Amino acid sequence: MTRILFYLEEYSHDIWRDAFHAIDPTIDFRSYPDWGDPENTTEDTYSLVWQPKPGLLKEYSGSKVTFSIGAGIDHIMRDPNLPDHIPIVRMADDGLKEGMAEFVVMSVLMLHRGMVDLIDAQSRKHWARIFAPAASSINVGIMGYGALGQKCAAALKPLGYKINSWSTSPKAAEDGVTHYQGMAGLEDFLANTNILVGILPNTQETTGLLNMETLQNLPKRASIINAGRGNLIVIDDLIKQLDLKHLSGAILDVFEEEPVDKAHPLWEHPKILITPHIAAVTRPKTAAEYVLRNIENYKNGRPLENVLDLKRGY
Ligand code: NDP
Ligand code: OXD
Repeated sequence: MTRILFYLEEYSHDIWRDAFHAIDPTIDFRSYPDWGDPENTTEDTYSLVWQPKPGLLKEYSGSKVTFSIGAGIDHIMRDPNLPDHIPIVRMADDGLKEGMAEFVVMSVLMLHRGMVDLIDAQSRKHWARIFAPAASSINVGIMGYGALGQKCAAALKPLGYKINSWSTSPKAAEDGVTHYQGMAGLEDFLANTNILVGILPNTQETTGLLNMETLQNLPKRASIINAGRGNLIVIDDLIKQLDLKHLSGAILDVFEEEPVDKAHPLWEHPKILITPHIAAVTRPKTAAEYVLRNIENYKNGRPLENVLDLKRGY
């Protein structure tokens, strides 16, 4: 009998259990702390976790695969005692991709149509008629052209936006998309981007990539969305570029410190909207389908999808 060891704080586990049982009622779904004796971990046991207690995965090292409830794995890698023989599968189910595309389309439209300024104007009872350019004159630059970035591009293209992508490896030619790669391509990518969308993982290479100097490479009045990880942006530099009016606005979903400290200027800056890391919250139904499909892959000796590559860090 397939056993799933589930760890997620602060949310109801029932909808997760129900999502698995709707597909296979025989699944032995165990919510932490009721995982049972680690000595009795069966051959058919897998864990599905978000921010697991450090040391827990080592204690249950008989589990065959660790599934991350999110696409990011920083919440697992912070554990210094992680067992190194268990593969980690990153979430890439359809629900997560759809959620991110919804958030990014909403945010691009908000920045394009001046909503950050309109919200500020309303708070001052100011009648601010903002005239927006055509979508076809706006380049949306997606930093991180993986599972989520590509889904966002597919959702933005029909609205008329032109897309730039930035990634590590070359990408196949695609209508309406200009691809840029690596540090050599970063300056051109930024110079040709009006609305920048960050959907990068948290790695050494992505840390502090957007700083005073690189933000200066964006055209005047460009704006920023960050829905990847907070490490990407040096926040004080972003605030400076907004105050200097080089940049026109930002919508930020992820931060180095979450929740954001109540005293932080981010809460009150008139050109910044913040959301509490909700761009794409994993949806149990599609996540359960994804996990069970990969458990079948594992049992049948087929490759697992989206396995963490420790060398790349994502
Ligand atoms: P993928 O692994 O599918 O894609 C990552 C992309 O980033 C790839 O295109 C990769 O390039 C690119 N990349 C990584 N490092 C670099 C670098 N140094 N320089 C240039 N490009 C780089 O990940 P996902 O799309 O599934 O997820 C991306 C991130 O989004 C997650 O790691 C997570 O942190 C965040 N996230 C945030 C959520 C939220 O609610 N705010 C929800 C879900 C995810 P290449 O294609 O060449 O490998
Ligand atoms: C994720 C996230 O990594 O929710 O999926 O941030």
